[in-house]
Amino acid sequence: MSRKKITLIGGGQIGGNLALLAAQKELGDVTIFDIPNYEGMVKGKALDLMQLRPHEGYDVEIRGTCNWDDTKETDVFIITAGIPRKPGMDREDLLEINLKIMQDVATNIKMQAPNAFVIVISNPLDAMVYAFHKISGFPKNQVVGMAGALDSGRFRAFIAMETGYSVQDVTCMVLGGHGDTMVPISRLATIGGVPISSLIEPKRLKEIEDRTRVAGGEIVKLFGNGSAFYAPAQSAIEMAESFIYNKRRVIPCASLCEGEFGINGYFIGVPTVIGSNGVEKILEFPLTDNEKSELNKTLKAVKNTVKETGL
Ligand code: A3D
Repeated sequence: MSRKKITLIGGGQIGGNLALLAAQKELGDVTIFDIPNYEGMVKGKALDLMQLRPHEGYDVEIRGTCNWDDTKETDVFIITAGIPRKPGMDREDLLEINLKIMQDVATNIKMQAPNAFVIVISNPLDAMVYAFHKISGFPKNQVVGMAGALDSGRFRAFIAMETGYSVQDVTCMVLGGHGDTMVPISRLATIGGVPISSLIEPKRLKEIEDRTRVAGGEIVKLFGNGSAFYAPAQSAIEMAESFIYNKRRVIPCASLCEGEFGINGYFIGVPTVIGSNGVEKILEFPLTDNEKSELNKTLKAVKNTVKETGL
């Protein structure tokens, strides 16, 4: 059986970690693509990862390139091309620069591998995945944004840190846009099946929800230059893995809604089944009135950013 081809567009902080994780999990051969100014960096990262092979024992090939022709026959693209936030910036402040980059990236991906599954990570996420979809004209099942996986993971991490119970047993989801208006659905959060409401006081739970909403910014402030990369990379790898191995995992992702949750024509975080056909289904469920109004708020924020793309 031939190996899958995974191409990472952007070989920076997240891109480098994506390459490491994809190789360690032997998801397929990995190509790290960046602009010509960073040819040496991506070639160097690829060579370093090839030299990690004897220690880790993975047999996949890792290459660095700045030539779009090397991305032909890619099965899965993960896009991190663009600039990250600096302290004091909103994700929306990245729009102008990252939109130009997405124009270039989407046009080239369409030429090189029109059947590939594409996971977008670049911010502002909900607008960037929308832009990729519009520019490439790819069918909706081939395009998805990574955000809910990370935001839900952060919520899980904070709940585990609060209670001291295993993070493995914490389940919860965060829906909506990848910004401060995201919607942690605490009502459905459990630890080993026990509702979170029986384990954490409402006031404390509210503080954890609020921390989740600004968790990316907390890291941006600590770093002083750039944004989170370990957890974002792993979150996207889980999505790629579900596609490659047809696992049909249910992961909150920015998927194109066409009526689901009353949303039409926008990519926003909803529970999504990812299998070998890409985005196979969005799983709808009844929301409370409060959750509905929160989702409307986050949708409004997403619509505003999408409007600014002019697409
Ligand atoms: P960084 O380390 O700067 O890497 C970005 C890379 O993109 C750089 O190496 C650039 O040279 C490269 N690049 C720029 N233009 C192009 C182009 N036209 N083609 C190919 N590559 C290009 O950033 P990072 O890896 O820390 O973050 C990447 C993006 O992910 C940023 O926009 C972040 O805001 C975003 N991000 C999203 C999340 C989500 O949860 C959605 C989390 C963390 C970061």
